[in-house]
Amino acid sequence: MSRSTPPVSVFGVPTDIGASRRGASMGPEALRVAGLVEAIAARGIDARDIGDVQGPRNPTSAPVDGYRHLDEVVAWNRAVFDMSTRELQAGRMPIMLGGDHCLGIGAIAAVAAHCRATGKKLRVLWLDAHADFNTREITPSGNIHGMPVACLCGLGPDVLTGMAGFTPAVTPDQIRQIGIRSVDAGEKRLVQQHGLDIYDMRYIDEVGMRRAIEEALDGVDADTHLHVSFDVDMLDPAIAPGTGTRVPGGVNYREAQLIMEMVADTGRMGSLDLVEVNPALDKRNATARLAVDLVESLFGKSTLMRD
Ligand code: Z70
Ligand code: MN
Ligand code: MN
Ligand code: MN
Repeated sequence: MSRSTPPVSVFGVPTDIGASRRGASMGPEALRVAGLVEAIAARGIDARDIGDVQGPRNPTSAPVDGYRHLDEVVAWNRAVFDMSTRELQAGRMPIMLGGDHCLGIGAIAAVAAHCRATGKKLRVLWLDAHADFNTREITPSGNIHGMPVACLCGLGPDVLTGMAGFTPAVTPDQIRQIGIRSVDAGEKRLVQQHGLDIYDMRYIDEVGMRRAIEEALDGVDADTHLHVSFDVDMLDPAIAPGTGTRVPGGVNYREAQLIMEMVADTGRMGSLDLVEVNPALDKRNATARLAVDLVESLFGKSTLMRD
């Protein structure tokens, strides 16, 4: 890395409150069992497991006014916001272990507020099969894990869009989405309207992962805080079966490693989400173990010495 990595605080968020399929609540423990914290520490980084945040149980109820479990989603995201804010203010890098991807709202709202307070530029790398840009009017499911990017961009209920203390927390020009291959009909129009920068699988196939990531990271400099929000369903289900919404044609092992290596090379990652690991659907914790393998690259592990 081109600068030394700050100390890291890993925390778990054991909930699947934003999904309709249960099991992502077991993600934090699966990632710990796969050796996540030890793997980061083995890179010579001060890595601490600060435990889990708490929140309400999953009532598995039907959507109300287009949102499933809105009150509970807000409660969990407030807890994430508070924990992320505390660690950022202490000069540490928060690593949020989900949990489902609705938790990206609290995590990224905290980072956006931190960037505003410290005068840093924010860049969000959203690694996902999905654009997560639904709203209550267009959602096919009511699941809020399909809405976090929209909420961060100011589209959604005030209790979520206002979490950073200002709205929108993030503007579309700060976001780059990688690996996208499942966008709902109404969502397609909305991402187009808002000018989201989406490197979908077709683009990656056409130009290659190297160029896609070079473009996605263009402009990241010493004044940039890079947030990586990694939904493991970006990966091809053949290598990452343990996730709730498997979409064929995903990012392969070598492409995923390259993403992580290129992010590490910037030396600017300031926060990370690892979400949607679902051990109930996994094969012998393969998805959590792969995530740990990729996180090692994200923290600078490489085959050969590099300068
Ligand atoms: C669909 C929806 C989804 C996972 C996001 C899927 C949402 N677009 N699923 N992440 N794992 O219901 O909004
Ligand atoms: Mn800072
Ligand atoms: Mn997602
Ligand atoms: Mn997804």
